[in-house]
Amino acid sequence: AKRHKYTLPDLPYDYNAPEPVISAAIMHLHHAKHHAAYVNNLNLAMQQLHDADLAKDPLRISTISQAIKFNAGGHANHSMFWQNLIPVKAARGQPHGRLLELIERDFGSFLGFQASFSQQAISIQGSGWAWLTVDPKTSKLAIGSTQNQDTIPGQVPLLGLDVWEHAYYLQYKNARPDYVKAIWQIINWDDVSDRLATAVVTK
Ligand code: MN3
Repeated sequence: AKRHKYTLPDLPYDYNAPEPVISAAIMHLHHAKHHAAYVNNLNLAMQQLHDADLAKDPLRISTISQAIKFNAGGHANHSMFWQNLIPVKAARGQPHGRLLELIERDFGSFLGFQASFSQQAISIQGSGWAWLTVDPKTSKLAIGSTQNQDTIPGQVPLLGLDVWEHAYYLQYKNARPDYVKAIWQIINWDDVSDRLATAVVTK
């Protein structure tokens, strides 16, 4: 049987569209090199898993599974991240509708949510992601974080912020708080709302 191949998705905007919040140089490197590497390494690991399975080699399967977890997470997280962002000129500053209602219910206010999310993103040690998630059963929103390219089990991610140094270092150097502060200018709240609507079916 022919093996399925994962492919690098096109960005929904030009590399320079998020400027000046994120430079075109970072966007290009991040998408065409980093994200592409997760995709290539996922394809490689899936082939190795297939081979190890045919060889009935559980030790190799266990080792390869760690590479699959990392690279599949990287592919999933970045595919979402590009959609979560929007060109500066198209950006609206705030969420609206059902999403805003739930943010106000669960965090008190949009400003309160922003502060908590930012603090979460700034305080991640080493490489990882900050998340706004929804529990699809209860519609409860939550802020969380993961290390490396881990995903959050049981929760549906609505908004993810990459705080690996490759996401900001060329432009912001070690000042992660400045990157986190600036990113709010280019959040695609329509995309976040769409993910909420898909995750939580209103009864
Ligand atoms: Mn990244």
